[in-house]
Amino acid sequence: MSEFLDSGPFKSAALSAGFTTAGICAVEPPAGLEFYKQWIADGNHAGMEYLPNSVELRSDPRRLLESAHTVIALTLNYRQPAAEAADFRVAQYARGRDYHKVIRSKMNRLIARWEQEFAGAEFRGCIDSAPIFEREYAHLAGLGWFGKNTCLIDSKRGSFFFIALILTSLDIQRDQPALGGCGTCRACIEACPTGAIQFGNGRWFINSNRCVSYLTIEHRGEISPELAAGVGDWSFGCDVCQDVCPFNHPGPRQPDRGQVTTEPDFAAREYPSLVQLATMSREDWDSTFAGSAIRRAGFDGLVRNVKLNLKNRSEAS
Ligand code: B12
Ligand code: SF4
Ligand code: SF4
Repeated sequence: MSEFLDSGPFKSAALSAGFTTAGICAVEPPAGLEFYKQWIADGNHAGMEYLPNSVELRSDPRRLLESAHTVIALTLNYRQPAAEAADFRVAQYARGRDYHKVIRSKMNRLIARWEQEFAGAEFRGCIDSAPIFEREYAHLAGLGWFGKNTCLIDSKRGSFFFIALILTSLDIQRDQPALGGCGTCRACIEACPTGAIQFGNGRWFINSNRCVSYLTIEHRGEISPELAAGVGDWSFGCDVCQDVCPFNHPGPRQPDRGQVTTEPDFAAREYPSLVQLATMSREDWDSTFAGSAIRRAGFDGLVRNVKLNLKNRSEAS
């Protein structure tokens, strides 16, 4: 008799909780750790100091949950309906309620149910902010492969999804890593407005110093004049390298690519115009962006972005 629990009921529970896909892999030290250390040593993390500070914790998921044997990897589609001509241009992932909150509460419900079912078993949910290689474990769990834009791509559905991981002490039947690849395509590399998708140490990677997503969300202070034009009309985040990816567009045999999210909390909010946002008060900021992932940019960061968008717009006309 197998010592592993059947993965079927775990996956069906996750899909019933609203996740888009679910897969299982073993807890093992990440194969990408050495690449990551070099990526940091080369300065590609830019000002995200939490990344070098978490190298040790990232070296083994058992540092997050000592008893962990298995990773239950989950995805949640955030694809939005075809973009209206938005004045305030926000990456698709951040147009509705903050995904950390939405996914955390879904994970907590699943964990509470499994804790009851498997007395004594331990669980820990990770969504984005935990020091763990989310893309790598989701790949091992069969949920997608690494595109040249570094996003995890599900051949059937594309890449507009979040990844969440639940570590557990249970032994659950494992899936096979996902197979797939970009072939000769280079669309994202050619379309990236700032040349942030680079190659080195045998892999494609993002140089965060140049990435519009980094510059508009994580970077504090001015955006260098060399990169300012590349920010274009992006006010928060950037979707260019995913928008141009063929895996994000439906085809006759891939109807699920480009399918819009069914998560009600991700429905896009209404926002004021760029001109109104450029002169908003801190009170306006608090009320307009309550519960939104856009808060990550901070008041000063968002006003900086919006003013740059207006400058770029006036220079283009
Ligand atoms: C820091 C960070 C960023 C940085 C750096 C991005 C980057 N590509 O490194 C910035 C701010 C630029 C960023 C931007 C975005 N991010 Co981000 N980000 C993260 C975070 C917190 C850490 C990523 C990291 O460690 N980067 C360092 C590099 C070296 O690691 P990595 O990209 O994970 O690569 C690993 C694998 O790809 C692996 N690898 C590559 N090839 C191969 C081959 C083999 C065989 C193996 C074993 C491994 C391997 O090597 C690395 C180590 O394992 C993760 C959450 C998390 N905890 O993982 C989210 C995360 C990667 N981001 C996410 C998202 C949604 C975005 C944006 C789309 C948001 C937006 N629209 O603006 C953009 C996309 C930009 C892009 N093309 O990557 C999602 C990605 C979902 C997906 N489908 O891939 C994540 C997983 C968050 C989440 N929980 O959903 N992000
Ligand atoms: S998110 Fe935008 S700037 Fe960053 S790598 Fe992709 S296309 Fe380039
Ligand atoms: S655009 Fe092309 S090269 Fe880039 S990730 Fe998609 S398939 Fe790969």
